[in-house]
Amino acid sequence: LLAGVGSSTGAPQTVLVTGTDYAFEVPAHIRAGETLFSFENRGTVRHELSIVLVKEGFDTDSVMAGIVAGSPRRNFVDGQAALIVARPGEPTGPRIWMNLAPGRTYVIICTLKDTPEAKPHVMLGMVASFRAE
Ligand SMILES: [Cu+2]
Repeated sequence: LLAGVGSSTGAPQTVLVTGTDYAFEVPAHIRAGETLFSFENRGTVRHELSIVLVKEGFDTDSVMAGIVAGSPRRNFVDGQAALIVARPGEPTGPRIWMNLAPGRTYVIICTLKDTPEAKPHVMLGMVASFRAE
């Protein structure tokens, strides 16, 4: 079923990310390998957990600053984002499965807005990163 994943056996590790108005809590370091992310919204508005893999050779702080500034994400991320949207107080729902690559950095963001004219949450502080080791 998961041919090529490597020598890992057993269940993937699980990591809970929490979101508030307007920040994320995520471990700074997560073990590389199969991982199931879940997202709990402890805020009062709808939030999303969007996980992107930072391209190799890019500085994490610069990438996060670029994302906050609205630069196209494709400039510094590999592939597509994996995404969960959660309403406040909702039980933890769908999970994201990822095979985290050792030594790589991932950035998590929320791009939702409270109103069409409002700034996206990423500009209000909903951006964080972790490194897979
Ligand atoms: Cu949000």
